[in-house]
Amino acid sequence: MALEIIGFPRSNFVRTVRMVAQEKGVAYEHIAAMPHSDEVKAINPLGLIPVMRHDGLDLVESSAIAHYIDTAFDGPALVPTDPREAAPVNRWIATVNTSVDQMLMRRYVVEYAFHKDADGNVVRDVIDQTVKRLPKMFAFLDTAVAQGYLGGDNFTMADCFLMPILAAVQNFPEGKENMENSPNLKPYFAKVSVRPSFTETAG
Ligand SMILES: N[C@@H](CCC(=O)N[C@@H](CS)C(=O)NCC(=O)O)C(=O)O
Repeated sequence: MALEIIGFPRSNFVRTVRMVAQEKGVAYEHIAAMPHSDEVKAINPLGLIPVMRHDGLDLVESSAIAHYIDTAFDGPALVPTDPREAAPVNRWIATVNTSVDQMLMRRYVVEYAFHKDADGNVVRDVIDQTVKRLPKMFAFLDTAVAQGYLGGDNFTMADCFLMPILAAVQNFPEGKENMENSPNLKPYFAKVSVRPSFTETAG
């Protein structure tokens, strides 16, 4: 059975696993189901996306899905096989998946997109707290891409985790401004954003 990637395309984690499949050259069916839909809950009782199905294997968690796609199929390795070379890639995947996602997606983008009052106005309390911390986070990421890619000089799976988040934060004014003020991150984003894996997975 073909690989199925299930989840609303605007989710950064859905886009990440789709980017991994595209970078590998793996054909897949994308099913654009919402979080907590019956289709998603059949695989992930928590209702979170993405979820994946392949040849009788059901899988949840973007990192597990991305590593499965990277190792179960032919195509360029997105995490090096040498343990010492893999270590920094896995470190950056973990950092983006936790600290970076928490701040830039959950406490900024998601608040802008979904936290509205009864009149439909954005509720800004969490956003305003986060905005104060954005310069430090952007400086951290700016240093991390100084060699050309996240944590090094080669495109890896770590870039598939970071790029969808950088795309999303720039939809909002403070995210765009911080990006403009990041001398390494801005050209990094411009360079990686022309890859077909990125252009063909826009939500
Ligand atoms: N640790 C999970 C996080 C997945 C996650 O938070 N997905 C978001 C979309 S980007 C979601 O389903 N949100 C719905 C909710 O929080 O109820 C992973 O890496 O797959």
